Amino acid sequence: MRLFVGIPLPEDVRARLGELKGGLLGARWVEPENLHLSLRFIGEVPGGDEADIDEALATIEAPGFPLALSELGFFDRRRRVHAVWAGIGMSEPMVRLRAKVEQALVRLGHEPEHRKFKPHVTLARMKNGSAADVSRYLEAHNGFSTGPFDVGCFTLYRSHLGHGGAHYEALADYGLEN
Ligand code: 2AM
Repeated sequence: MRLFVGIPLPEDVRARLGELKGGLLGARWVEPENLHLSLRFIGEVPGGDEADIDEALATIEAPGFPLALSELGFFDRRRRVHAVWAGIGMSEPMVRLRAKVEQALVRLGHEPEHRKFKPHVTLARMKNGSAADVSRYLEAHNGFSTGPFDVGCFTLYRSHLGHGGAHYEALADYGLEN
């Protein structure tokens, strides 16, 4: 099964992000219920491994923290855009939580994540998106931000890949301390 660890977003935040849909040719918009902030991609694991991962994640102790979304941006490769996202301001407690998740997974024998952490909420995926089109889209939404919201838990998700796109199932939530 395909797993990842993320932070769920409150419904009002997902609704605000839902308002950003549209106006970008070739974009496949993420369904509102799938909008999340990814902390650590785990990938395919054999069935049964999720129990050990759950046990390890449940031992993590970390404080809750506020987050706000601001600034839209994109990921590209050779000037072709493959994702449009809402960014998240750097947050020390979020970075420390991510480090604890990383440590827990590496202890279980998972490969360390070497890629730089760029916290984001993917809004749309594109195949070969035009950088000019995306720039116009971003300009139209210049200044986008959400007020801060409280992050009170993180979640182990299972990703079900289907023809109509992925569906994310929350397997377990882990509370953060107040
Ligand atoms: P994305 O939103 O930037 O695409 C479920 O697919 C979650 O895991 C998404 O948040 C996705 O990030 C992330 N993800 C998928 N494949 C990944 C990979 N190979 N490396 C890192 N993160 C990945």
